This record gives sequence, C-alpha cells and structure tokens, in this order.
Amino acid sequence: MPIPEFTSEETAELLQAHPAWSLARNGKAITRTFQFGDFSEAWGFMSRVALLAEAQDHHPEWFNVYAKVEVTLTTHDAGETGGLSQRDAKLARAIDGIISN
Ligand code: H2B
Repeated sequence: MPIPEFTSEETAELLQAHPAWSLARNGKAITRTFQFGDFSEAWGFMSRVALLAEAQDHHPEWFNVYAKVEVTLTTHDAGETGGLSQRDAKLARAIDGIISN
C-alpha cells in the first residue's frame, strides 16, 4: 500500500526535530551512527530497536561492527521508489527515546 512521501518541508521538519540524524540517499533516507562501549551494549540497543520496529511494522536498515551501529531509515512503500515518510519520523523518535532514557 503506497504511503505518502514527505515533502521537502516535512523532511526539513524531521531533521530539525532529530538533529542527530542526517539525510542520506539523495534525500530518500536518514541515517545516524551510534557508538556504544562494547558489542553487548550495541546488541542490546539493536534488540530494543527490533522490538519497536516490529511493533510499528517499520524496519530499519542497519550495519553493526562490534560496538558501532549505523541505522538507516527509509520507507520502501513511499512514493514511486521509496522515500521518507511519517513512519521514519515515528521510528526515529522512538530510537532517540531509547538513547536519551
Ligand atoms: N519497513 C520499511 N522500512 N519500509 C517499508 O515500506 C516497510 C517496512 N513496509 N516494514 C512494511 C514492513 C510492509 O512490507 C508490511 C507488509 O507492512
């Protein structure tokens, strides 16, 4: 089911609300890198994000090496070929909530 892709104004608001995230893939995604103390902490974070993602039916693309986790959010079902949507904003907010709590 197609999901409305963010306008450039909505994308700007998303970045303002989540300053630790950067635009990626020509504006079609946002990304944030998390550095933890060790693999156990990184995996704990990924486990929490996985539960959030499953509950939201919206899943991150990510890359983990030891204590580093790179998270990319994009909506495959947005626009013609994927892009940013409200789903990414919601998951970014939830992930930021894990980190600041
Ligand atoms: N995750 C992401 N990142 N983008 C999607 O478009 C998406 C998803 N679609 N998770 C969901 C699952 C969809 O395939 C199911 C059927 O709702």
